[in-house]
Amino acid sequence: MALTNKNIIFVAGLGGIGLDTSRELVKRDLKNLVILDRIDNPAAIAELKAINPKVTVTFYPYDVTAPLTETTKLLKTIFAQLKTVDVLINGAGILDDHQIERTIAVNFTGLVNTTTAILDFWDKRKGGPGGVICNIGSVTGFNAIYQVPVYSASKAAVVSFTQSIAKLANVTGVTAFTVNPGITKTTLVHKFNSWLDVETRVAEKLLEHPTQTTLACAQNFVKAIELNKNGAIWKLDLGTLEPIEWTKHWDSGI
Ligand code: NAE
Repeated sequence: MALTNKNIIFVAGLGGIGLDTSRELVKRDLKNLVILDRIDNPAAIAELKAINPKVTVTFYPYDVTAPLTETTKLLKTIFAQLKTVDVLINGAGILDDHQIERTIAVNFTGLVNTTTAILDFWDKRKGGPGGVICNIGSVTGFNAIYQVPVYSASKAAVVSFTQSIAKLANVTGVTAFTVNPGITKTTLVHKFNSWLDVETRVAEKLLEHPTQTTLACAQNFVKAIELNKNGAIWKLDLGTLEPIEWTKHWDSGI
């Protein structure tokens, strides 16, 4: 999918991976980039606007743990302004296995709710035009960092949920795929709590191994969006972009 003239909503478009990905996106001559994030960063928004004046960049504060009705209200405002939305990126995430409920609320429930809310506008059964959902999972959704089992499981849930949404594309008209970064140098992995403090040096140990920059991750992130493959599970590790083959162990048969 050529991104020229497209309208994109980016949840968490101002984070470490998010901001570099936003920078890459605006280079593609989008029509609109609507950034939803928990905390505004006017300097970052101004910088994105300056990169390419052809692209309209707007910001709305959004906490993904908001009730579904509030999300729907916000999307109504955005759809009224843009008329159409081509891509929704869900990227909100926290890494702190001391905060069990919040990890699941931000990393998983928030993503499910935002997806559910946009279906109201996109679902072809309601006369909608369909759309594309790009969810940020993680390599820890494939194989856990077992010292952070709650975070890892929340990311496995993102991968699983997105696979179902992709398979429902013939019903809803909405396609979906995940981008799953490996360890990427952001504040998220700088220092974090393991579950029940099973490993106190988890961040330090992790960062002894090779990592990637947010720029390398962002460039492959945008490539994955351009490839726009329904059901794809992209691994974005160490500066590479690779499709993952999911092993089938069972089939519902329906
Ligand atoms: P970051 O902390 O810089 O960005 C997190 C983003 O989520 C910020 O924009 C923040 O405002 C937003 N956010 C947090 N809570 C929110 C809420 N309640 N409502 C709305 N937005 C909220 O970290 P990052 O590394 O840029 O992470 C971005 C995404 O990439 C996250 O989903 C993260 O899980 C995922 N990710 C990061 C890495 C990594 O190594 N940095 C990896 C994979 C996936 C590898 C690991 O899983 C450790």
